[in-house]
Amino acid sequence: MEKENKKVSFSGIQPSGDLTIGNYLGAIKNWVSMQKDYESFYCIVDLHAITVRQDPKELRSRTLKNLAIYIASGLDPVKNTLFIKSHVPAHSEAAWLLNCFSYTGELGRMTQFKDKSQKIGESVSVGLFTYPVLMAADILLYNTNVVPVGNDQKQHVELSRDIAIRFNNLYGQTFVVPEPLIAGSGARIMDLQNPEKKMSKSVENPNAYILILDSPNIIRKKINRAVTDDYAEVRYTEDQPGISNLINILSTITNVSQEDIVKRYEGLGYAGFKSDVAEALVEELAPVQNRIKELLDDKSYLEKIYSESAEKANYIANKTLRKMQKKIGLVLR
Ligand code: ATP
Ligand code: LTN
Repeated sequence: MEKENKKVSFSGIQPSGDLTIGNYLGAIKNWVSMQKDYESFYCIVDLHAITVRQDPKELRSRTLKNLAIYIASGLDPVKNTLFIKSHVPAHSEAAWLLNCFSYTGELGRMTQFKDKSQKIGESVSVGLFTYPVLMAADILLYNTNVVPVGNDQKQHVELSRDIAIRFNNLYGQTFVVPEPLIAGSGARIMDLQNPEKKMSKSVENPNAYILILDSPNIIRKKINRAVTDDYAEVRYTEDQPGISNLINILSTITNVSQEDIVKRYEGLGYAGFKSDVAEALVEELAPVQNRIKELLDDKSYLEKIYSESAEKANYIANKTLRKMQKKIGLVLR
């Protein structure tokens, strides 16, 4: 009974590369803190990942690895529905329907599309263009109230709102209009080599990101090599983006405010600060890494989780899909 009154939370991560501390601090940790208060659906969005070319073997193994990461990070697979998107065909079908209510103009304005298509050039897929419509389908199928994502996804959630409102205006109340829920300082972890850009799992240079599964020594090396500046003072200012990023990482892990961190390192230079950031990360990630390895050794457990979750997700998604089909005027059988 109590469960039914809870608001619904929905989010997802693409298995397009190994997950970084950007995904962990900006998304997953936030989901974990919400699990008591929301009815939650967290998806591995394999159908979004194939908007750019993926190696089939790697895609398959990363999809399972991501499920293990969700669970190892503290998401209870009983309280939360943790599923693989391609196991719920209603997403693809709802996306087609919503494509017919989305405008090329608004999709062309999406920053992520502009950035990625610029990198890819001529052979950019149609899927990459309509990516935000598939995301709107994901969200709207579950009567989602909140979408916990990093700052970079805010524009996509806003588009989902616009599509929902447009459909509701045409056909009467059908969709819940979702709100983005952006995490605090973890909302935007920046690239360690180019702190003007967000940390991303699909960039070439491995020194730019830290993976959830990086070993302690690799973490230490990457933090040590992180780009800083010549001020030699730990300050949280716009002209020190590298140091500010490391402050944000430390703040998100330790729950100590940026101001208090700045005070703590006053007059101390960068070496000790960097080493504390690295040790905080190592300590935070060690238990998660151990649990991931255990889970990956127990494939039948992972299989059980994704199968049961898919059943629940299919039930809810199909209900909304039928509602959409009926309102549009398709003949239901
Ligand atoms: P890709 O590089 O393949 O485009 P990504 O690393 O940006 O992917 P996504 O799968 O697009 O990751 O994002 C999953 C979730 O992680 C989203 O909620 C996104 O906002 C969040 N996220 C990704 N990178 C960061 C980051 N650097 N800082 C904070 N949150 C992030
Ligand atoms: N585009 C998102 C991943 C994603 C998502 C969603 C997030 C796909 N579907 C639904 C929230 C809700 C990204 O983070 N790159």
